[in-house]
Parts: sequence; structure tokens; C-alpha cells
Amino acid sequence: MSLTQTMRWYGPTDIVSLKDLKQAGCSGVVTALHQIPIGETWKTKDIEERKHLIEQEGLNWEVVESLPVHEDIKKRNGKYIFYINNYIESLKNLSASGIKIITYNFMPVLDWMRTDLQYRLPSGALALRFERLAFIAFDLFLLKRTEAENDYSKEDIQQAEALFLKLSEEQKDKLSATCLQALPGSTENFTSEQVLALLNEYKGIDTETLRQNLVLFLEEITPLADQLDIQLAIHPDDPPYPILGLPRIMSTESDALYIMNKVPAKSNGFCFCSGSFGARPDNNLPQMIDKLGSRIYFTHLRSTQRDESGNFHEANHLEGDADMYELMKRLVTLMLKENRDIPMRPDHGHQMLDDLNKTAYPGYSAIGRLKGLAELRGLELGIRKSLEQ
Ligand code: CS2
Ligand code: MN
Repeated sequence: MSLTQTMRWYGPTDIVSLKDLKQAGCSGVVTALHQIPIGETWKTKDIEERKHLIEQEGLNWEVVESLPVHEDIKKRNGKYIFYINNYIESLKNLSASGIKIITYNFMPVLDWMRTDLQYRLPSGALALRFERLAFIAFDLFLLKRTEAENDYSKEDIQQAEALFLKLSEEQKDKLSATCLQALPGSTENFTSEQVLALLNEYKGIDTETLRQNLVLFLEEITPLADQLDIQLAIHPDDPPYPILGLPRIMSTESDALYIMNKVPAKSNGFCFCSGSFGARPDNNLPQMIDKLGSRIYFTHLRSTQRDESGNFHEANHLEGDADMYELMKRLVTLMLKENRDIPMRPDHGHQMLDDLNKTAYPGYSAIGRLKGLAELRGLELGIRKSLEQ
């Protein structure tokens, strides 16, 4: 038994092929039917077609990431009942094809947010980075969200303005395009107008309402998921605090414990993403593994490097603020104790070597992830051998 070492594949449009992933050393892949508009049912034919492609290369489709949750479900208005029924149909179809681990998130409007997709590290490799003042500058002066200034201190606003005034037009465009990045797996960016309209729809939805909407959604889907032995794995917020005035409900240990206790169904579980939770200094990652324990169904291993000003970038997998040895040790111990596998994947990698000349989905070039995977596999092997002695 070992961690099921997987990598994400964005499907046939991904420049990183299944053959590449196989050579990188993984046993399985994590993928989604990105071509299907959010909210529509995933049909058996499409699931089987994708599964076949993966199996033809000698790999397994281990995890769905993500089966996205339609905004109407998060807001619990509009056609949310229709979308929940579709979600349930998709779960049934996936389960019938033997795919049982389903990742999703409950972040309103956007998935992860960074201000720089090409932050140069001392090694020359490129990483994803979040710079707090750059983000504030985007919010205030590029997106021009009404009432944004109420969310920041006077000092922050002054410093963000000073930073903004130094940016060239080209740098401003780049910052906007980065912050308005499309959802993972899509290449179309949002426009400012679109994002402002989407944000507007969350007026009146506060943290408690969003939390309640997640609970209600889980209460609707977990009876079936339990019956089908499905493992639902919610991914944390990234970054793990409110942005753009939106509520956030999966950022901390207490957020996770609340959902775990409120919906005790076995199928209600977590994707433990050390990179997302780890961008917050008050999240004690090893302790979170212990507390969430048997409900951890999938892990993203990645480490961020934070600084005192609230900026962070994605570090090498074995460096940065996360103690990857400790995290791996607790995960291996958990698996041994519960006699089960938890699939893992390196979440993002640096753009390096030949990949510097290629355009992959941000964070998902091949070589940096291969390096992350190799390091994590080695760490796992060492820990397993030493625990066996
Ligand atoms: C992922 C997330 O690409 C990534 O960083 O960790 O986007 C993740 O796929 C989703 O939030 C899960 O629903
Ligand atoms: Mn992640």
C-alpha cells in the first residue's frame, strides 16, 4: 500500500500528455470534463470516453477534480434545484463508471487568485505568487469595485496607490489579466464587467448564509453519495481569507470541523490542500491532518513561502513554510492506521527548464510537477521504510 501518486491532467487539450504523466511516474490521473459547461450533467458516454483514453495509456482515473458547483447552488437562488439534480445525476454516472472520489470547492465566483504567474525565483524558475498590495491595487484601480476601499486600511490604500502609480500600462494590463484569469482548465479570461456583475450577485450573501448553503447542498447530495460509497472532497479557499468582498467558508481548521460535524455523513470529506490552507500562518497543518483524519479523501501537497506583509509564493515542494516531512509522516501514519490509500498529487509546480518556452495551464507545466512528484515519492518511501522498522 502506498500513497496513490497522481498528477492532474486537463484532458486532450492539455499540452502535457498522458504519456508525459506516465513517464513522470504516476499511477493515476486526476481530471475533469472541462468541456462540459458548469452545471450540466456529466453523461456516461463522456465519462467512459475519458476513462478509456486514460486507461489506454495504462493509467487510472483516480479522482475527479473538479465536479464544479454551479453559482446558483452556492447562492441558493435561480435554478439551484435543477443544478443539484444534475449534480446528483453526475455523481450517479461517475460512480457507475467506478470513479468515486470527487473534488469540488465552494469558493464564490473565482477559483484560486494570484497576482503574478511568472514570479522569478533565485534559481531562474518561475512560480505563482500573491502580492497583497498588487491585489489591492487591482481591486481599487483596475477592477474599480464599488466600496472596495472599505475593505482596506488607509495605509494599505496609500501603499497600493504608490505601487500602482509605478506600473507601466503593460504591467497594469498584465496584472488585470492575471487577476481575471479564467477558471482552471479554461483559457478564456473574465472581463472586469463580468466579474463585477458576478460579485454583485453576492450582495446580501454573508459568511453564515454561504456556510448554510453548503450545509444544505451537502444534506441533499450525501445520502446518495453514502449509498454509492462516494468520497466528496471539498477543496479549501485559495487564498484562505475573504477577497473582493466575497464570503469564504473553507479557510481554517474550524471552518472544516464545522462542516464535518454539521454533516456527519461518511461521504462528506476533504481535499487536504497544504498549499491553500498553508498560506495562512494560523493554520496548523499537521494538527489539521490529525483532526480531519478519516475524512481526508484526497491531498494536494504543496508549500507556500509567506512573508510578514501577507505576500506568498509557491516554494519548492520540500521547502517553504509547510513542514512536508511532518505532513507526509502524519498522512502515512493515518493510512497505516486506517488501512486505506489516500490519493495525492503535487499541486502546481514551477515552470522550469524546457517548460520556460512552453505555455501550459498556469502551475501545471510538466517538469516542475515531475520534480515535485519525485521528491514527494522519495519522502513517502523513506517514511514508510522507517515506520516499518
Ligand atoms: C487546484 C484548485 O489548480 C489548483 O490550484 O488546487 O483549483 C482546485 O482544483 C479546485 O479549487 C478544486 O475544486
Ligand atoms: Mn490545491
